[in-house]
Amino acid sequence: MQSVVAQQIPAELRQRFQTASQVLVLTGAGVSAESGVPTFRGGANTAVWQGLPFDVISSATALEHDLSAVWQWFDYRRGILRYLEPNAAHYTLARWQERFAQFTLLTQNVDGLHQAAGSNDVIEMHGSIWRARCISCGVRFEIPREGERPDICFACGDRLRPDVVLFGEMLPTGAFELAAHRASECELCFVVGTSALVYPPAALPEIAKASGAYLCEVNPEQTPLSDLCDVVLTGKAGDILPQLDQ
Ligand code: BV8
Repeated sequence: MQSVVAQQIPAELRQRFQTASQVLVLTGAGVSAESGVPTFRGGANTAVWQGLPFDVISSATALEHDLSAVWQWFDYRRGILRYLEPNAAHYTLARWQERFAQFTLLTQNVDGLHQAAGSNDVIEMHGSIWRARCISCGVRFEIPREGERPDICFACGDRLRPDVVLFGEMLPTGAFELAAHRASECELCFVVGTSALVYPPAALPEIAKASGAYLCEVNPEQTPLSDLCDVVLTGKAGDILPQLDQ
């Protein structure tokens, strides 16, 4: 594993970036950090909510016991997100969808900023904070950036829940299988802004590497994935990704 600071992007990575056709990017909360979105494990104000660690309030158990508390937590975060914009990292990744013959963008984030930057076909492995889902019939509703969220299902009248994958819940049907298939096919894999602690998504770079992909991590800090990577670009996504693009 070669660890370099942003300014010295290795020649091999530049060469692979110029010639690759199947590229996969996995993003986590760090790609939105420069937009002002607090990360989960960076000690910001979304690591804990009303005394509960985020992986307790964002869990299937919490939803079963107190749906309204879980809504308050997500309403709070939408209130923060409402005024935030994509950053250079999101815009760069949006350009990459035109640059490579097969480009796959997998995100663990629920903030919608990749789409806001122009990315299409984003595989949202953990759902979206901008959608609600009926707990009975599963019908989904968009939540407006301004104004109130719908509070009952317009189709069956039952209660709604955030359309987000909580701890202890399965990922959306087929999402991980599609992601794993793309990971096994890619020749160049970037892992951007994730602590690589949450499974199943954290298994995807391992699948890519085992299938022969060149693995590049972009993160100011080391993670459990760093040693598996061919190169670690130490720095912020908003600084590093545009440099690759030049
Ligand atoms: C599952 C949506 C099968 C909600 C999220 C016990 C019981 C039940 C399950 C488990 C268990 N033990 C383990 C598990 C499995 C569990 C898991 O992996 N737990 C971990 C924590 C040990 N996984 C699950 O439960 C998953 N489902 O396994 O299903 C199953 C089913 C039933 C029963 C058992 C198993 C579901 C996981 C999905 C949870 N939902 N989000 C919400 O948003 O509230 S996960 C949550 O963490 C976020 O989505 C986030 O994306 C994800 C990962 O975090 P990161 O994105 O990496 O963010 P983090 O803050 O950690 O790191 C930020 C990084 O950015 C840092 O490295 C930092 O250095 C870097 N950074 C900072 N600034 C920048 C930067 N990088 C670049 N540029 C910068 N400027």
